[in-house]
Amino acid sequence: MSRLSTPHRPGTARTGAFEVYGDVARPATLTVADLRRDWQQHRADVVFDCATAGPQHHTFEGPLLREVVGGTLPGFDPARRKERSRFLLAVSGGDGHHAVLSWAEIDADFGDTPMLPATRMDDVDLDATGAQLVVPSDRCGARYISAVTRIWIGAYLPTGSRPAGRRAR
Ligand SMILES: Nc1nc2c(c(=O)[nH]1)N[C@H]1C(S)=C(S)[C@@H](COP(=O)(O)O)O[C@H]1N2
Ligand SMILES: [Mo]
Repeated sequence: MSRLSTPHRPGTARTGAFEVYGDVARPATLTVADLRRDWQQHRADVVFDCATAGPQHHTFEGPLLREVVGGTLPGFDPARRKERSRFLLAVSGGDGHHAVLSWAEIDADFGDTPMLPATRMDDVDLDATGAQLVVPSDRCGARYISAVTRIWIGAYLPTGSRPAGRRAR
């Protein structure tokens, strides 16, 4: 996870890289090559449906999203499940398409979905285009965001409320 200790320099994103930022102690800018080198790669054979193009079948490879974003140290106490359950991730493509995930979807203690920021699709490396979000449990393709440029992480905090959860798990 060497890249995660690289100082964060906003506005210097490299080709095919995405930023992980927000309520995290160690923001990071990660290229597809970083994602391939620094984490174990998983394969996902998926079918998703597109409202306009119909069903599509692809094979993706990449690291687990939970391992990649976990390395940026989101602003919760990792030992407290209740705190983790308040966090969200917003994944953006360079074209402005974006989707929100809940931390609990990818957390092994909750939904445990093996989402990937894919480094390879159908045996073609994604270094030049950028990573693609893979959501194996989704029936619809809308969250399979291609050319990911940013992942924001933060907690939902209702207006006027104070952070809670320091008492009970
Ligand atoms: N960056 C980006 N990723 C995207 C989209 C998009 O508009 N922009 N469309 C989504 C939708 S609706 C589908 S069905 C899948 C597959 O779309 P494709 O066949 O055009 O790649 O990509 C998803 N990823
Ligand atoms: Mo779609």
